Amino acid sequence: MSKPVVYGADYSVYVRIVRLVLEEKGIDYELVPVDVFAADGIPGWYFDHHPFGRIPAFEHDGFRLFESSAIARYVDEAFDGPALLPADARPRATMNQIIGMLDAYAYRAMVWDVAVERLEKEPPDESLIAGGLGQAATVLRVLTSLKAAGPWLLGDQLMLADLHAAPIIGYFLKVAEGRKLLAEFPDIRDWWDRIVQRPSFARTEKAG
Ligand SMILES: N[C@@H](CCC(=O)N[C@@H](CS)C(=O)NCC(=O)O)C(=O)O
Repeated sequence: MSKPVVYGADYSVYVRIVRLVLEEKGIDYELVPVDVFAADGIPGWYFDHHPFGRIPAFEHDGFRLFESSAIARYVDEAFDGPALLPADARPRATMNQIIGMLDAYAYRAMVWDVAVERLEKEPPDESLIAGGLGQAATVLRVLTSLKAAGPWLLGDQLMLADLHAAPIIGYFLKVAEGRKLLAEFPDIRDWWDRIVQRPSFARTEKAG
């Protein structure tokens, strides 16, 4: 079988989720650069991989996928390596709920409304940041209440939920407001201190 291919950029939160899954499974893969924010636009050929022009897209032996959660589950099920989906129905459902919550409520608020707005806009829209921080507080409170006992979100084993949450929270922590808010949620802060120590996390760090 050929090496799986990930299309995307190392700055992307969602590309990093997929790369973390591949790294944790111990799978060699190729990262084909696609910059969706390039000044000259998204290359035309890429829409054959992702009709909505988002990153990542994925290909394995001619099998193409987009949507990070679908890619992550495929990688977990199609390859050897540690299982990243809980076997039992309830922890699996909780995990799916966490991932759904991150996609629906955390990504836009934590990454765009707070971090990107603070880091890249001049002047930043303070009301957008304040609203994003409010939503981020809800996300962190709910994550705290859903987190199982043990080092990882679902308990003793690292799962897809951990790998989905880490890049989003990591982006949020680029700004002081994010770091200050996380300090109010010690269980999630301790989880964060653990996950940054994974070799997969260092290997998927944005270059430069
Ligand atoms: N639902 C998609 C989201 C992917 C996504 O939004 N990726 C961002 C980069 S982190 C992107 O491509 N943004 C380009 C844009 O918004 O135009 C997934 O799960 O893969």
